[in-house]
Amino acid sequence: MRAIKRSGDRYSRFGRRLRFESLEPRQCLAGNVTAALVAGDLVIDGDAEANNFSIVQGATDGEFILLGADDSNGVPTSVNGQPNGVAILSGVTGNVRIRLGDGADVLQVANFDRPKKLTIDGGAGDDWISAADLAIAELSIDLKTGAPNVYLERIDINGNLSVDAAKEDAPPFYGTFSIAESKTAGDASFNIGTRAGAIHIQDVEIGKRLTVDDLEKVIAVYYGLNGTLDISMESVTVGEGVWIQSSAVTVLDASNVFCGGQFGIVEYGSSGQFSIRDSRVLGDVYLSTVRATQPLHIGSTWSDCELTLSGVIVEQGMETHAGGQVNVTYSRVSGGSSIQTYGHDDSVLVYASQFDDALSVLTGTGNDSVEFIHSVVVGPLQIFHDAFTSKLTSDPQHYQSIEGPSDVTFTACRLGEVNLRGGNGTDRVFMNYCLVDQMTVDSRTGSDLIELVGARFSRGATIDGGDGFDLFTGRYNDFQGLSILNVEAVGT
Ligand SMILES: [Ca+2]
Ligand SMILES: [Ca+2]
Repeated sequence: MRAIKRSGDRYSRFGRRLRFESLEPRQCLAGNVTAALVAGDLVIDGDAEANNFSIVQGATDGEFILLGADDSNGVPTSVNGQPNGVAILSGVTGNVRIRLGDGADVLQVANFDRPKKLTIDGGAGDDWISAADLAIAELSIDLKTGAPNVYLERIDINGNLSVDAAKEDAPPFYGTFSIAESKTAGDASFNIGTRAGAIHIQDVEIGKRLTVDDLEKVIAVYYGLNGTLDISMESVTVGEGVWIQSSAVTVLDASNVFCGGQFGIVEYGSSGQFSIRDSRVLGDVYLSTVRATQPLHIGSTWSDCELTLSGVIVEQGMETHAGGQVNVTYSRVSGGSSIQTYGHDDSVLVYASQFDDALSVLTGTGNDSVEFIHSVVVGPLQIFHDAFTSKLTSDPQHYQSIEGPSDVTFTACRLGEVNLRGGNGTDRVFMNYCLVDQMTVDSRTGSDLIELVGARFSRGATIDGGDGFDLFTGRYNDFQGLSILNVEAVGT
């Protein structure tokens, strides 16, 4: 536990302490804080002024020490009527409830070790709340208008953490919410109706769910404004899943996250930069009605998850690395993109979507399936089932031998230049009623099947069956030049 020092300039590093020595001190400015014992609870009430005080647990059980401090103008805050007074309260058996009231209050809470609740109601104003070294049952912080900043460090919560600033009709306009080196056994939820805010979560373990809930409803209804929210998550473990629902999100940067359940981002048309890196998600990754104005980057090391992009607009390309299943539906992607799957038997589905630029789909080893339905790929499209180059380099014999059989299916698609490359197994290509500029199929080793029905190629097709007993069948096609190599049987 960090020692709590009551020094006059403890907030100076945050730039809050601006002294104006020439000002006549006015006692009323920093107001008065009252502390009382109510049915075993410690109840602390600020007033409408900018109160500045701290509270720590005392040496004996049920004892708390309240310290009034100077505000940013050097005016003391009274405690129970005493300027910069000290109140020692003992016999507290219940919860600690702090109400700061209006005004830009400064509160420091530290060094609690008790299985009870702590609630902080900041009221309106640009409150600055810090809490450190707490081991408690529950922490809830409510805020109103202003630019509140909340910093939590080394907090161990046996239940839930909630920061709620969107309950009231008038939500805060700016705010930073930061939590570091902390742990909750229950949920952590941030419901912050902010117009320009940030949530930073670092080295935190959340036992159940992490939720960032809709800010924009409140802002849009009352102000007609779009908010901005930056969310960073670094070294975060979430037991049961992450759910972010806010159209204010402009940046989501998650790295080194372990998520035991679903990771979902649902928005209502705002835009931003989304990145989930070096993470592992055991549940599904789900993005819906998200507009990514910066490159979308999801994944790298996880497997076992289903990645779904539904109604997503990507303006500068995307790169996904996810095992299992990837679904892109009702989405539009501009900018060169790649979809890589790391699982053993993966499937990639692109349905009613458009890729305006180059797309490469790499499914690696295993028995994979790639399917495009009612979709458009304008730029060159590559679909490779071979094992990843990096793995081939490190262990060529092993990885070349486990490239499995794979299927590629196109139904009613408009495609530019298509380049398909099979793995070592029995690969199959099915193309039904598609318009294609040009196609090259290199099905490599294994006995492969290529079946084309009702396809029109404006610049021809080349089909190379590679080794094995390969079969090509085609009906109702218009090739404008077809070259078939290493195919043992041709049917209709
Ligand atoms: Ca106040
Ligand atoms: Ca306040």
